[in-house]
Amino acid sequence: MENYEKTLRKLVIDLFNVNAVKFGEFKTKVGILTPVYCDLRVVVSYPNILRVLSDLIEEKTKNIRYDLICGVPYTALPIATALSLKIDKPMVMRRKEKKDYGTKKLIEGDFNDGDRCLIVEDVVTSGGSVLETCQDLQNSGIKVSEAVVLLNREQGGETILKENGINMIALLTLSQLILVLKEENLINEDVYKKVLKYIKENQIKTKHEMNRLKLSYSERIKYCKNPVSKELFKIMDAKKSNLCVAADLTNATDILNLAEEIGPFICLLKLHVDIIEDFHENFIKRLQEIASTHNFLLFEDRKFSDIGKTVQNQYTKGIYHISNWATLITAHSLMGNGTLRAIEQSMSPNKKSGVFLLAESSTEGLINPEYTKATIEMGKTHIETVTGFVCQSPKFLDEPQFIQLTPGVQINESADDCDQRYTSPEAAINEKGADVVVVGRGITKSNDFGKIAEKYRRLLWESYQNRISIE
Ligand code: BMP
Repeated sequence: MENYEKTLRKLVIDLFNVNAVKFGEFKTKVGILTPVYCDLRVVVSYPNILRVLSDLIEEKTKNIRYDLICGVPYTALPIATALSLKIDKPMVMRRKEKKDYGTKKLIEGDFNDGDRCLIVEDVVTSGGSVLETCQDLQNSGIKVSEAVVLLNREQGGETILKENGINMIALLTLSQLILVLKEENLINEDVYKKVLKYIKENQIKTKHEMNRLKLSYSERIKYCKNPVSKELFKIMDAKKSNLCVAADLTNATDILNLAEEIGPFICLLKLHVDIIEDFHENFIKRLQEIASTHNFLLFEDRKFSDIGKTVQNQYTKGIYHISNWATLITAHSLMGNGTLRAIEQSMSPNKKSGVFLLAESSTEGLINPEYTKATIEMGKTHIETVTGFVCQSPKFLDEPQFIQLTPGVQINESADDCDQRYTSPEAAINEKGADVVVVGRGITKSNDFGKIAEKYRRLLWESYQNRISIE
C-alpha cells in the first residue's frame, strides 16, 4: 500500500469530521467521566471510510495467516464485511443474542473445524467484547489467536487479550489519534493533555495485577493506601520474612527475651497485652527499642468489637494506651462500620497505624462465608485504615493492597485442646492464601526460640517464593 501513514492520518481527520471521535465530558459504561468518546457506529454511513479501513487492515495483517474473518458485533460488522469483500475471504458471524428456536447456532456461516479466524473490532478498552467473541468461536471449533482493531484505547486491553492467548494488532492508539488531531489544530493542547492524563489514570487491572497471590510483596506496595501495609511489605521484602510471632507469654521479661531472640526473623510481633501479669510502661519502651533494632512492627491483637465510643476508650486509655505503641491492631466487623470509624478518629496523627479485620477464624466458630465476604467489603470502604484481613482461605481476597494474615500454623501439631486448628507453614501460604503467617506456641513452646523461628521463616519464605513463581 502506498503511503500507509498518510492514509492513516487522513482517516483520523475523517473520523473526527464525522463525529466518530468526540471530546468533552462523557460517562462510560462503568460510570466514570472520560474526556474522549469514540463511537465508530457512524462509519456504516460512510463507504469511503469503510473502504480506507479495509485497505489499512489488509496492509496491517498481510503477514498473518487466517481462513475466516469475524467482526465483533455490532459496530465492527460492516468493517469486517468491507475487509472480506476486499480480500475475498469468507466471514462468519457471531450471534450476540442466542436464538431460542431453530438451530441454536452461536456462529453463522460455513466453516470447518480448525479454521483460523481473524477477529475484527472497532475499539478496544478492556478487550471484553473481543474475548466473548473468541470464546464462542473457539467453542464452535474455530481457532483464534489474532485480533485486528481500529483503535486501542491503551487502557490495558492489549495485555488482557495477551493473557488470554490473543495477539492484538491496532491501526491506531488513542495517543497517536489525539496527536494527529492536535497537529491538525482540531483539538487544543489542553484537551490533548486531559486525554493523556485520562489514559494514564484509567488503566484496567489485568488478571495478574488483580491477583495478590501471584504478585511479589514488593510489587504490591504500589497498590497500598494504608501506610502500614506499605511499611510491612518493605520490611517483609528486606528481611525475607512473612512470619509474625504471637508472643502469648504472661511475663514481660519472657516476652522481651523472646523478642530479642526472634527479632531478626520476624516482620511482626503480636501481643495480647492484657495477659501480661507484670505490665509496665518500661516494658513497652524496651520492646519498641528491640523492634527498632531488628526492624519489625508491634501488633496488639485486641480484637476490638464494642460500640465506637467504648472502642475509642479501650484503644487509647486504660493502663495499656494501645494507640500509643501498637502500629497494628485487630478489630471485629460484627458491630459495623462504627468500630473502624471510632478507631480512625482515635489514631495518633504522628504515627502510622493499621487495622486487620477478622474475617475468618482458625477455630470452627459461627463465622460463615457471608460474614467473611461482608467483612472484606466493609474493609474495602476504609482502604486508608485497613491493612488487611485475618483469614483462612484464598478465595475471598484478590486485591493486592490488602494483606492476609493467617494464624493457626504449626509444624508438628494439628490441634490443641481448646478447638484451635493448625495447618503447616507450606499449606498456609499455598493453600490458604496467607501473606503473613502467625505462629505462637510452635515457637514459644520450643527451647530454642531463635533457631525454630528461623526455621519457620525459611519454610514460609520458600513457600511464598514458590507461590509467586508457579504460573
Ligand atoms: P498459636 O499458634 O499458639 O495457636 O497462637 C495463635 C495466635 O493467633 C493466638 O494469639 C490467637 O489469639 C491468634 N488467633 C488465632 O489463633 N486464630 C484466629 O482466628 C485469630 C487469631 O487472632
